[in-house]
Amino acid sequence: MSPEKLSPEEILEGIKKMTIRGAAEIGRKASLALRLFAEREFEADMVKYLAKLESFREKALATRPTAVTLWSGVTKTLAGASAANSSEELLKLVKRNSEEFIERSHRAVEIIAEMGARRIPQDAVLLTTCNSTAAVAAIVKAHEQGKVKMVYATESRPKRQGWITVRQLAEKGVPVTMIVDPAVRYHMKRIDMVIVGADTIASNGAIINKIGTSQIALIAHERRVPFVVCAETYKFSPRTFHGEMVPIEERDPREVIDPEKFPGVGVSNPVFDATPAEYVDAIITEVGIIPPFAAYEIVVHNFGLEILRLEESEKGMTDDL
Ligand code: RUB
Repeated sequence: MSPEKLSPEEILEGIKKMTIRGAAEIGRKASLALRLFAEREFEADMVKYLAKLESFREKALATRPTAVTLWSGVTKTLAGASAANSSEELLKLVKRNSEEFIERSHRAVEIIAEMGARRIPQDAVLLTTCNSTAAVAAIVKAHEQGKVKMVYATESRPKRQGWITVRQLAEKGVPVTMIVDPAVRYHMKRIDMVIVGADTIASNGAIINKIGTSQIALIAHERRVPFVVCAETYKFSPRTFHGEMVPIEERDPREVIDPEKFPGVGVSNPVFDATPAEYVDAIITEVGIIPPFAAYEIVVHNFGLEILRLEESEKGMTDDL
């Protein structure tokens, strides 16, 4: 069913269960869910109305903890809410903010695709992991320009999002080979560039992406293969500027094995990891190609200087971005 037809609660459930997934998409859909909730739950008492929206926002934030896009989506949707003069004005604002956020997010991916394609060399053999809309868009664009010789895509256990990537690339006619996750080092000798997405970028330039990304980066570093990240600017986390760590989501062990078949065996299933900035050659954003150490400038550009002041940002974190 298309997300527009789902209830706000069903959208949140979809994000939690990963029928809606990928950092950009969960940000957009969380924003949409908040807008639909605001329409359905409209009430004239503005204090009560705002409290309801706040509480829905909190529920949305609890669905998946790692991608800051979810936080950016719902926070930007409520931007300026406390300054509204009436519930009608508040609803209008929520609708406009949400539409703008979603539109900007789609546009950002288009720009990243253009810039990413320029960065991909002629006859490139690429490697990607998991399923990133932004990375796939850049690869497809480069393919349309006749630049891509082959894409190696990791399977990405345990959820195998690599299956989505290989299908998307094959549908567009991009030559693609799927490999199992442990085969990355074996194949790295033939790779010209690693190109991946991101869920969150921390203030120190670290890239939080699908589990295993940091190992790929390490192997690319060992062989001097450029490691490039495609990420919209709302993936840079202002929260990490204030000392918050990026929470790494730990998912159900049953995604890895059936525990009943392995009695007495513990399972750890962290689904993201952090790649240190020193292994990252460039981040392709919609405002340009930047080094990971430029994270500070991006946050200031995206949220304004106020967000970096703790007292101001504590207000801003809730409703004033
Ligand atoms: C998806 C993942 C993707 C990023 C970027 O993880 O790690 O690489 O989210 O994707 P999951 P995009 O499947 O657990 O959500 O470029 O689409 O935002």
